[in-house]
This record gives sequence, structure tokens and C-alpha cells, in this order.
Amino acid sequence: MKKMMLSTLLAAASFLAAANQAHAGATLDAVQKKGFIQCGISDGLPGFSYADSSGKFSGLDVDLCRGVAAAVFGDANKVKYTPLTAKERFTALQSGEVDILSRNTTWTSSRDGGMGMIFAGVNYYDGIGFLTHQKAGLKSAKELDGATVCLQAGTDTELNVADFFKANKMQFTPVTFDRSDESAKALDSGRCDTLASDQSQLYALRIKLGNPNDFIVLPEVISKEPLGPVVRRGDEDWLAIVRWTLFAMLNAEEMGVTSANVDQLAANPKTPDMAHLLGKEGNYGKDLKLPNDWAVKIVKQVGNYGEVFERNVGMGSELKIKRGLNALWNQGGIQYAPTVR
Ligand SMILES: N[C@@H](CCC(=O)N[C@@H](CS)C(=O)NCC(=O)O)C(=O)O
Repeated sequence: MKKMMLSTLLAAASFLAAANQAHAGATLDAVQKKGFIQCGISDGLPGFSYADSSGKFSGLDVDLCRGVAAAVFGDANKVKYTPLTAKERFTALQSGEVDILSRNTTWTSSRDGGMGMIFAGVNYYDGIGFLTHQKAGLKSAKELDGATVCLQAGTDTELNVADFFKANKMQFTPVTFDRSDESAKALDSGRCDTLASDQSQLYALRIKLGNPNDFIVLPEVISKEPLGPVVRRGDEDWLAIVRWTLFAMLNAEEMGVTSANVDQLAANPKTPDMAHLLGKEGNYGKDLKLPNDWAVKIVKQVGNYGEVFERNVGMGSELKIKRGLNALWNQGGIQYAPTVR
């Protein structure tokens, strides 16, 4: 108990210290001085941030940090990673241990408001779903009354699942774990009737189970989980850089600018908008405290949003997730970015 109080006090003290230091430009200055970005990611989530056998990280959340490094340094590799559990993630950002938290984190009012941090955008629109044993023969999440539900501690999944059961006048017993691998094992062994998590992850976890075909994902999506990068409050310059990195990837997709054709299009842009994005016209990089070819570097080294999506979670990946809500606004989805101008 005493130990817990001490660690809470220490976390609060470092949060206040970091909040005092935060002023516009402080993070960019510090990042430029040290020569890399410290990026807080999940400690193992296929498609979002995952280390291969050589320890190299890849994923949608990893690529967001790589994009910021490409914009700031012209080199997407200037990133160091801090793997974080759901419980550890906010303290790591508040205390200044990481410069960006890019860890499948849901944008909510309490996280955006009173915690000394602010969301820079949405790099994946998700929602909570349930994975259950096929043999239980369930057709709907509304049949889960009395179920034992495996969940991850320190997530808003805990709260949203409780709300869903309450709203449907059903009872449940939560069993929480620090890591999703542990929840998956508990489901596999029959300790839980169902596992609740962001839907993108259910498909990834299912692959890891003893016999994936013994499990099904129920049809309901019970919450809105807009996932995105988070930065400390009080440093609007850094917020703008992270936010516009994502916007540049989205705009590039919308304009058909890819890692393969970006050099050619930067030399001969097809429209005024493309000339602004790729730095051929105007000084829009300077407004963001970035070099004028910032977006060219992002797209060349990391890809446009569509390329990043397909490679990590889409058809080019093991997860094979459809674009759905994450398609661009003019392709039936809700991904939309303001214009560079
Ligand atoms: N989006 C939710 C959930 C985030 C979360 O941590 N989800 C778990 C379950 S999918 C996870 O990422 N686990 C990865 C791990 O165990 O490292 C939130 O922001 O609270």
C-alpha cells in the first residue's frame, strides 16, 4: 500500500515538473538536441507495434512516429521505442519519458482534458468487440448475461464493457490482466467465456490461439474507439507537427501521392494543392517549424496513409482488415484531413 502511494506521488511530481517545462517548441528543441524521437508504443500488438525476431518494430503506431522523424530529421529511422503496458502509458508521457504516445489509445474527454495531455488525431477508428468459444454457440453479445469476461487492465475497455452490460441489464464477472497475451491464454484455457478488446486486436489475438477456428468474433461493436497519437499539453508546436504528419499521409493518399511516385510528383506537381503539400510552392514547412520538403520525406520513407494501412493491418498483412471507417471520406470512410496551405 505504502509502495503504491509513493509511486503515485512520484508520478504526480514528475507530471507537474513536465507540465511546468512544457512551452511551445520545448519538445521540438529537446528532440533536435538529442537527435531522435522517443516513441511510446504497445509492448506487442500485431499490426500496431510489434517487434520481429531481430527486435525491429513495425506497425501503424510505429509508422506514425517514423513519419514524425522523417518530417523533423528527414530520416524515419531516428526513433527510439519505449514499449508500454496500458497501465504505464500515460505516466510515461506525462513525466517526459516519451515524446509521443502512439499506442492504440482511445481519445476520450477525460484523457484529453484533465491529464496534462492532448490527442493529435485519429490514425485508426476502432470499436470494442467480443471473441468467444465457437462451441458456446452464441450469435450475439446480448446473449452474454452471466459471462466471465477477460479484459486488459488500465484500458477504457473495462469501462465500456461495464456500461454495455449495465445498459442491457446483464451481469458479468471481469477478469483483468496486464497484457493481452495473458487474456488470450485465459480465453484459450476456458477461464473466460469471452475476451473483450478493440476489434482490430481480436483478429490478431485469434491467430495466436491454439486453434483459431474454435473461436468466433461476435457481430456487435459496442463502443467508439478512435485511436490516435497523444502528446503533452502546453506544447502546441509539437502538437501541430504530430497532427500534420498524420494529415500529410492522408492528403497524400487522397491526391494519389505514393512512396513510389512522390519524387516525380514533387518535381512536377499536378495541382496547386499538391505543390503546397510537397513544398514546390509556398513556405508551409516553415509555419510548422519543419523543412519545406517535410511531407515528401514522410511519404517517401513511410508511405501515404493507405500504404501504411495496407502494409500493417490491411490486405498486405496477416490481419487482413478492411478499410471500413478508415477509408478516406471520399471513399466511404471517415478519414479526412485539412489542407496544407
Ligand atoms: N484503446 C483502449 C485499449 C488499449 C489497450 O491497451 N488494448 C489492449 C488490448 S487489445 C492492448 O493493446 N494490449 C497490448 C498488449 O498487451 O501489449 C484504450 O485506449 O484504453
